[in-house]
Amino acid sequence: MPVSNGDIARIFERYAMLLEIDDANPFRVRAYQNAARVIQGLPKSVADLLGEGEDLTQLEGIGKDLAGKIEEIVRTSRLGKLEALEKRVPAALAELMALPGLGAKRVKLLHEKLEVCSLEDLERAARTGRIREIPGFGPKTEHKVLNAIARRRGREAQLQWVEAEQVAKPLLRELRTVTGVNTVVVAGSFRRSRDTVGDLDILATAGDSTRVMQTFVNYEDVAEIVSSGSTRATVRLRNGLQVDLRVVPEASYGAALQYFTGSKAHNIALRARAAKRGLKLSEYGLFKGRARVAGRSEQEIYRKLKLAYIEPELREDRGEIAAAEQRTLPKLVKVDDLRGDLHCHTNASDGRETMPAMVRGAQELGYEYLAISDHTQRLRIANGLDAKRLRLQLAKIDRLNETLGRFRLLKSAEVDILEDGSLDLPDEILRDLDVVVCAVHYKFELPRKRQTERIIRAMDNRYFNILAHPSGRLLGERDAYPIDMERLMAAAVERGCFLEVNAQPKRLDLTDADCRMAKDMGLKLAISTDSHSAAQLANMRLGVAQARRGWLEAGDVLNAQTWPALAKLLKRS
Ligand code: DGT
Ligand code: CA
Ligand code: CA
Repeated sequence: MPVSNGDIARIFERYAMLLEIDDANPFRVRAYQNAARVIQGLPKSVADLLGEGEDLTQLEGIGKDLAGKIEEIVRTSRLGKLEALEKRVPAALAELMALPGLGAKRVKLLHEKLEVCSLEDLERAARTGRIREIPGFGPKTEHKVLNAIARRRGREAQLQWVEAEQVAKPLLRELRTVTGVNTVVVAGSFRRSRDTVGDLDILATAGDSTRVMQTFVNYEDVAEIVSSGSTRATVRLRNGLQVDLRVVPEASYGAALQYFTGSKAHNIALRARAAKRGLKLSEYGLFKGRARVAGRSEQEIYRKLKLAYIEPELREDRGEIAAAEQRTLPKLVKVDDLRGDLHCHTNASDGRETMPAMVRGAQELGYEYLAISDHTQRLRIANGLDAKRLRLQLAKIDRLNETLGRFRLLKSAEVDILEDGSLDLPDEILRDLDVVVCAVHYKFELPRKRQTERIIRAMDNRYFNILAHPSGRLLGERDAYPIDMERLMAAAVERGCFLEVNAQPKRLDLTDADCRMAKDMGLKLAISTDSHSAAQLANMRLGVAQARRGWLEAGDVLNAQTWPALAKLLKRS
């Protein structure tokens, strides 16, 4: 079965954790953590890369040994070394280590002193107040642990959109090879481009459904057949993801696609509209009495309901039906509208590639500009730049720009916002940057009001341009820090600065609702990849999807502007 990058990363992360509990050499631990990060960040699946005969040792931090292990995982879905280690170290301890606030040391203590071996054990120990008995632990730890467990349970079922894509692609490929099958598409939240996806809803058309059903339930990654009939089936894959398949005739394909794309709220509103017009809408078609008046295509259905076509990203019953009736739907931004990327890193800080390599990546995407925004000094673990090193980098950018023709490398930095709201570099150097990206990287736990005011104080600096990953959330890992987003956005409008939609698959920060709020407030946003390698520049499509869900048009997006227009927007008075 095509193993997804997420699967490989999870195995390596797990292995690294168990190694750490087992007191292995820290360098070894780090090598696996690093490999997990690299693989997670690739825009293409490793299984595909291997299929194309690519040499994995070309990847940063992947040597022969790791490449061999990756191949083993892709081939067998397993890692023999991990299984051997799991015989010695209780496997569930890795799960505990993934909880915020619990490192290897603490998990080991919990295991030794309280015989904690599982999430359930840990929960019981916290509830009964036994954790506070261990020196160094307190009631606060117990509280944190219980919160973290609750949060973990709540999101177990959700997969990042990219992970869902990696699962969907090979499955679609296989279903498309079945004779008699015409169309195979994914509907549901996946088609609506939600940042996370609960399950996959696949829709196929075929004259005869038997063969495609057979292929589906016999797919090698299926762990369990939940239900199976002649035109619909549900399976659970080995990674836990549920997949539904429906096979429909061509004549009702549009109606079925519309229905299974959802959202449920959108469907209900649409059905009510149909009813008001004496029509009946279902997954089989749009009917007047017993006559089907539409069903072959979605376009036809919306047209017959006297609506403009509504893009899947907008189908959340958030005003799109009224806008479709009044023909005021937004002309959503597209990847092709973007002229550059305003946030990326090089190996001067924690990126993995050189500046020229990043430039080549940007040029390949047809961009006109790219901002190099390495971390600043406070972020020591990322080898952040101080003013002196940044000066050298700026000189390097000047030299490189002379060789680049019309392409323009922008001088930038991802400047840390300090606890008191001051910026991590002096104005004398910020002044010389084309675009100043600022971000919070520590003190996430400040109370909402203080966190909000900390950032607004940073925005008071006249060189502040764009707030990166404004909420700090990491999907499946860390919630947004408490923040008054509306107040932040109002402050940005007032001051002439901007916010970012970070396109990293596990950030996608701002959320769709935040994007919509920004648009309503007249605040333009940057869509930025925050790339740490040239390959990651391709993550732009994920940020664009998020922006589309937030109703953004090209005119709402900073980096859809030409450089001269953008330069004007960035100049604060
Ligand atoms: P997910 O899977 O939780 O990420 O979200 P969805 O939207 O993919 O939800 P899912 O898989 O339960 O259902 C797929 C689509 O099927 C959903 O978007 C709309 C349609 N649908 C499901 N249940 C109902 C329902 O009770 N009424 C209507 N009108 N549509 C429904
Ligand atoms: Ca779904
Ligand atoms: Ca479903």
